[in-house]
Amino acid sequence: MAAYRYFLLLGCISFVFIGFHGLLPVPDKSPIKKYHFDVQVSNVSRLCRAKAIVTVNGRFPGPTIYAREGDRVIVNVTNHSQYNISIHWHGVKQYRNGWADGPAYITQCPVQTGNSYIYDFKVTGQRGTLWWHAHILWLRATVYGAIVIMPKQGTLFPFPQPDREEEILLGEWWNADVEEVERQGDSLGLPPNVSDAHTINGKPGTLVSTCSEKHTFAMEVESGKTYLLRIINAALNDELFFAIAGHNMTVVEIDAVYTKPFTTRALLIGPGQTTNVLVQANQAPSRYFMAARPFMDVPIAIDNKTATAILHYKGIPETVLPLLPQLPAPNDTAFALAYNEKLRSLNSPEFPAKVPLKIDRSLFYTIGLGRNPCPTCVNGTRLTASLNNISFVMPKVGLLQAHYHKIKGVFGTDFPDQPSTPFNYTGVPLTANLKTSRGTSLTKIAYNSNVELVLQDTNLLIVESHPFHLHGYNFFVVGTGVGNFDPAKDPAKYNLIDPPERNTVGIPTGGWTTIRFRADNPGVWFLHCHLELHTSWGLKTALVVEDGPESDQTVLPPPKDLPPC
Ligand SMILES: *[C@@H]1O[C@H](CO)[C@@H](O)[C@H](O)[C@H]1NC(C)=O
Ligand SMILES: *[C@@H]1O[C@H](CO)[C@@H](O)[C@H](O)[C@H]1NC(C)=O
Ligand SMILES: *[C@@H]1O[C@H](CO)[C@@H](O)[C@H](O)[C@H]1NC(C)=O
Ligand SMILES: *[C@@H]1O[C@H](CO)[C@@H](O)[C@H](O)[C@H]1NC(C)=O
Ligand SMILES: *[C@@H]1O[C@H](CO)[C@@H](O)[C@H](O)[C@H]1NC(C)=O
Ligand SMILES: *[C@@H]1O[C@H](CO)[C@@H](O)[C@H](O)[C@H]1NC(C)=O
Ligand SMILES: *[C@@H]1O[C@H](CO)[C@@H](O)[C@H](O)[C@H]1NC(C)=O
Ligand SMILES: *[C@@H]1O[C@H](CO)[C@@H](O)[C@H](O)[C@H]1NC(C)=O
Ligand SMILES: *[C@@H]1O[C@H](CO)[C@@H](O)[C@H](O)[C@H]1NC(C)=O
Ligand SMILES: *[C@@H]1O[C@H](CO)[C@@H](O)[C@H](O)[C@H]1NC(C)=O
Ligand SMILES: CC(=O)N[C@H]1CO[C@H](CO)[C@@H](O)[C@@H]1O
Repeated sequence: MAAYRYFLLLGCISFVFIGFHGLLPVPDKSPIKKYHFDVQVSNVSRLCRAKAIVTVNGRFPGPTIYAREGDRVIVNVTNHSQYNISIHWHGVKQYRNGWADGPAYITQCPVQTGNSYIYDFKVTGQRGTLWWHAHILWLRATVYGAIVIMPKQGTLFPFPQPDREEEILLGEWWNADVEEVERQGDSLGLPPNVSDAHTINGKPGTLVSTCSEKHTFAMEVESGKTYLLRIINAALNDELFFAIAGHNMTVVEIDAVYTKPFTTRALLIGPGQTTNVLVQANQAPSRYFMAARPFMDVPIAIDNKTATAILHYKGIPETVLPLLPQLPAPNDTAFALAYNEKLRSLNSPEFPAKVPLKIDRSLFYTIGLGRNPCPTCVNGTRLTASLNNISFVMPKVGLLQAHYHKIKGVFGTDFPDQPSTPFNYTGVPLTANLKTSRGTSLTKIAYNSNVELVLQDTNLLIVESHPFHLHGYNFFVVGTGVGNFDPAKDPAKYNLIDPPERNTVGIPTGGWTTIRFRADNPGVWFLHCHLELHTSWGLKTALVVEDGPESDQTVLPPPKDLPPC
């Protein structure tokens, strides 16, 4: 019992919803799953105040997309809000079909007020938990939801079948209008205000909400049963630790790829990542807190607000005070590194890890912060972020359209494969000459080439950890380390047998990570830090993967209703 402490704040432990999403609440027989997303402004009440936020169908979090592996998904997104909108289906590979990927001005122009766009895509060769979110401005703070891809009809999970399952979406909440918060930071050239709370399924829980309203998510469990939790980090700017008091979790899948199961008391999940765990209701029937709190091993901003939800054994009265789990400390780098080290692809005959072994193209990208002149900003400078010292400048038209229609002058394919001026990347902090260059620079990749990309954090201004997301692909995380990547020694330590396969990976603070993938999906694919703060500051680029020689290896023609700019 020493590991847990009792939670003693009285008077606010109650909840709105106990229940399960069950399986596939849409017609399951049809290989086409249709949804309608009405993007609209809705009033919701959190942290004791009502607020108008942008939602899908008036729900926060938004509706879950359920499909089976191999299905076609058709989502009619209609924009009733005053904002331009676009939706990204995070982790869906969108083979040849970047038109349905969603990042605004990368693969499409946004859906403008009063207009609709049909996202039409197949979920091929993928099963597990993914998610969708707005991919423009900071709207994904409230516009997000789960994607649950069930295995094909008649196919079991490659782990003990759970009795029930539940989606757990971790998020961030601002009391102020989040677009106003971003605008203020942007005009000052400084980081915008940090969020007021973290949330679990849209609710902050009792640690940050002392009002008597119903602001805690609860999940009812029965003794002896096994539950599959589909955990999604939808937060804008925080990697999070997550744990359940008294209960271990068995990790079985990350980013919709099965893993070798392992048991842990807490997990680390970066923004953009998903993690499926099995939890057994094998403890004394009671009420137990689930909790999430940031992992932040550089004290840039104090943000230790803990979101809570309740694992509620059936029949236990709501007056029973839940126990809090012991989360790793916000600066527990050792836990983070050890946790990531445990992640391994299942690599079974049915689900092999096809790690590229012979590399055709080696890329080395440094991650840096910087300061550029800005006469109207505080002290005349604006914080920026860059890859290989280039802060990405957003284009005015979609890059995929420009690529497909061969429109000149929208982007260059001159992004350098290596930094032009190597330096001691993770040495002493560099605080002089923090200027970055700016441009809409992309890299051209030959179809079907095996690509290796080393992402190296730097100490330009400060070191920090960065969750990187590549659209259109999963990749293998073959190596990672603290300090400078050493091309002479580090590759010998790569795991080329069963490395984790995912779509978003954390680059350790002051360290590096190597990913590998085969460039078999033609199109223009966004590569960016999934901390929205850093994306806004320019920590992004895109890969132009060329068409292959065969007619079924080319980018599909654009849909007729593709939004115009
Ligand atoms: C939200 O609530 C405010 C104040 O109660 C009200 O004026 C407004 O019409 C509501 N908006 C919507 C979209 O329901
Ligand atoms: C999408 O939804 C809008 C708004 O309801 C509707 O006007 C439009 O016809 C729908 N598009 C299709 C192809 O069904
Ligand atoms: C950000 O925080 C400051 C200090 O608390 C406050 O004055 C300001 O109004 C906040 N900005 C927004 C957009 O809410
Ligand atoms: C959780 O796992 C640890 C390590 O495997 C073990 O020592 C502990 O007893 C387990 N706790 C529970 C509640 O199962
Ligand atoms: C969070 O940080 C504040 C400010 O440093 C500190 O007072 C508080 O004790 C911290 N809370 C937790 C739960 O660590
Ligand atoms: C983590 O933070 C705690 C409290 O601020 C401090 O005592 C401890 O030394 C820090 N640990 C590391 C590894 O920095
Ligand atoms: C602006 O400059 C002043 C004086 O050098 C300094 O104290 C302050 O921290 C600076 N503010 C920022 C946001 O860099
Ligand atoms: C890089 O910087 C670190 C820390 O300042 C130092 O220990 C190391 O020797 C430097 N490496 C090189 C190659 O200069
Ligand atoms: C980045 O580019 C700027 C502008 O060209 C230059 O002044 C600066 O030295 C470069 N920084 C690095 C780390 O290469
Ligand atoms: C919305 O998108 C269109 C097309 O790209 C653009 O012209 C317009 O300026 C955008 N509106 C806002 C408010 O950003
Ligand atoms: C067709 C449609 O959805 N129109 C709406 C677009 O958004 C504006 C602003 O919220 C509404 O006033 C329209 O009704």
